[in-house]
Amino acid sequence: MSEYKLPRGIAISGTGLWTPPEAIGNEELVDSYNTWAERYNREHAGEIEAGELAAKPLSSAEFIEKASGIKSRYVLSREGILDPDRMRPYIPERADDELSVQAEMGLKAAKLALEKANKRPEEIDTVIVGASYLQRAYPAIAIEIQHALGIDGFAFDMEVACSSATFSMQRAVDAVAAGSAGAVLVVNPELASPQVDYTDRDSHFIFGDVAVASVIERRETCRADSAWEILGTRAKTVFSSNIRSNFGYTARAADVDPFGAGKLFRQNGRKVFKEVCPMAAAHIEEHVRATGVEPGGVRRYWLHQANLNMNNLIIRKLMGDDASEERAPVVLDRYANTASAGSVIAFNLHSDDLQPGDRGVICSFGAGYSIGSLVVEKFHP
Ligand code: CO8
Repeated sequence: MSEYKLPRGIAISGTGLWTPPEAIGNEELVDSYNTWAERYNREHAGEIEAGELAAKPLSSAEFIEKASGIKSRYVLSREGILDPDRMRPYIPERADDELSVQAEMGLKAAKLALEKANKRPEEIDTVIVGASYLQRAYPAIAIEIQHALGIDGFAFDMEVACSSATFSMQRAVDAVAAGSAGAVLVVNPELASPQVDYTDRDSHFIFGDVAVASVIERRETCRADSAWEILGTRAKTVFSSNIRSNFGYTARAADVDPFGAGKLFRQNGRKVFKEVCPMAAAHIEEHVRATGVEPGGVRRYWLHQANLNMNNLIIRKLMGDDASEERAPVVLDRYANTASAGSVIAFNLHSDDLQPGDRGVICSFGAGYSIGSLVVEKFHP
């Protein structure tokens, strides 16, 4: 990999976190799934007995917490998800002249990020939306947010699944480094629940909805109380089919059901766990060393929030000991896996206590496979 030396003097001056008001705990999610599964098994008893259909296995809240660390998740709309007659959220369509759902979520996080960065929308040149799913192809959600904030400049959407947030922050850093923008607003509205198959026992518990945003600008223009200089960015992708979402617009031309078998999120979780942990640990270690410190010299790791055991393993590989909450804060217990937003949520909620000169790493890993990291150091502008 060619080494890219980032010019000094680019900073994250603020982040924003918007959390949906509704949440679903493991017990109630499992109750609704098990009601659905038992009914399915009753209705298909004959075919199941004849070996023509597999019985739906039951889920367990105890398994979910032990295997993943997830206790609860925030969702945009819980009612439909918990209804055994529906098993998916209900998010009504909006008219073209109304703000779209994803833009609305993103806008809430964006306003909080601008406030924290002490920046006015007219000081922003570029808006980048990065998310695992986009609710439409065009006009870009980013352009809708740009319009809602009255920003004069350009905006675009991008998708890199679990690394959409870190990769979009890196594109912002590149734009500031190249001089094509002075200040960039990065928005990551992760609306994951519509792509979850709530009738799939192995994945019904994994995801939650959230929106995060960040402002990236030159160090000398920062007016926030505190900010984070970006010492380096690093991105890596390696093709894998172990996490897939095959839902797409060509389904219509292929004469297949766009929501049919295998079209929603699915993964081989065990393989992902085994393959991604060593990749992520090696990536972080190399990146941290390239910025001139050893992994032990980093005060905080804001890691991707997919699985607690995964994060513990990565920290053990990096540091030789178990992850303490102080070293690698956990938010997935409350938020579950929020696709690309997890590491930014952890950064937003667990960075105020660090001191100027303290270093940290924001790192995502997952589908693609993709890994994205930013090494940052706190300062007072
Ligand atoms: N209840 C009870 N038992 C269960 C359940 C359940 N809900 N689910 C599985 N089991 C059973 C299995 O069937 C299996 O039974 P058996 O041994 O009889 O075959 C047993 O429990 C063990 O199953 P697993 O081997 O699958 O269990 P694991 O310990 O591996 O845990 C996890 C499963 C939690 C999925 C774990 O493998 C994991 O977290 N892996 C990493 C996954 C990961 O990081 N994925 C990345 C996700 S993708 C992403 O972050 C962004 C994608 C884009 C966003 C998408 C938005 C929708």
